[in-house]
Amino acid sequence: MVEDVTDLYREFGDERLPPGQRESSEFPVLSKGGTPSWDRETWSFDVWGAVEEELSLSYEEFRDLPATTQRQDFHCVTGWSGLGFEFTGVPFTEIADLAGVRSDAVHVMFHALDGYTTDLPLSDCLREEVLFAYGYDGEDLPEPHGGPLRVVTPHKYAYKGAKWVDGVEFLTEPEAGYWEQRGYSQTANPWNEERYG
Ligand SMILES: Nc1nc2c(c(=O)[nH]1)N[C@H]1C(S)=C(S)[C@@H](COP(=O)(O)O)O[C@H]1N2
Ligand SMILES: [Mo]
Repeated sequence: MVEDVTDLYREFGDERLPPGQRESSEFPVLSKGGTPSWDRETWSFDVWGAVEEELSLSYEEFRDLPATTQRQDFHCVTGWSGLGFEFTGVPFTEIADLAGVRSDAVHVMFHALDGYTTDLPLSDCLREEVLFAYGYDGEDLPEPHGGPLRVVTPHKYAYKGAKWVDGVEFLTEPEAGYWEQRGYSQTANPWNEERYG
C-alpha cells in the first residue's frame, strides 16, 4: 500500500509547489562529490548521542525493521521540485523509538558515507514522512540517489535528506551540518523560502 503524503504542503502554504520552485519531470542527481562505495557485509547503521540505548544495526537487521511506502514531493534548494516520488523505508520515529530518545535531546545530526552531514531540529524529524529510504519506485534505491540508504524530508529542502546515511546523532544543543556551515538554512522550510541561514 502506498500512503500519499503529497498534501503535507497544506500545513505550510497554499500551493503544492513552493515559491520559486519549478516542477522537474526528471529526478536529477545532486551530490557534493562522487558516489561512495559500500559493502553489505560491513555496512552498519549507528545511532548515538542523547539516547537510552545506542544502536548498531547490520544491513539485514535494518531491512527487517517495519517499513512504509509513501508518495512524496522533493524540493531541491537550487529550484527544482519532483512531485510524487515513491519511496520505501523505515520511519524516523521507528528508529527514535528503538533507541529511546532522551528528554534532553533537541536536535539531530545525520551522518553519511561521503562525509556529508546535515542537521534538523528533533521536532522536524519526528514526523511520519521522514523516512530512512532504501526503495524508490518499487526497486532498490539507486546508488547515485543515496543507496543503500538515504533520508527523505519532503517538508524541507532536499539537502536535509542525507544520501548514503549510516549514522544518526541525537544532540542536546543544535549543531550545523555541511551546507548549514556554508550558509544554508538550518530549518529549510520551502514554503517560507528558508534557503539561507
Ligand atoms: N550524503 C549526501 N547527501 C546529500 C547530498 C550530498 O552531497 N551528500 N546532497 C544533498 C542535496 S543538496 C540534494 S538536492 C539531494 C539530492 O538528492 P538526489 O541526488 O537524489 O537528487 O541530496 C542531498 N543529500
Ligand atoms: Mo540541493
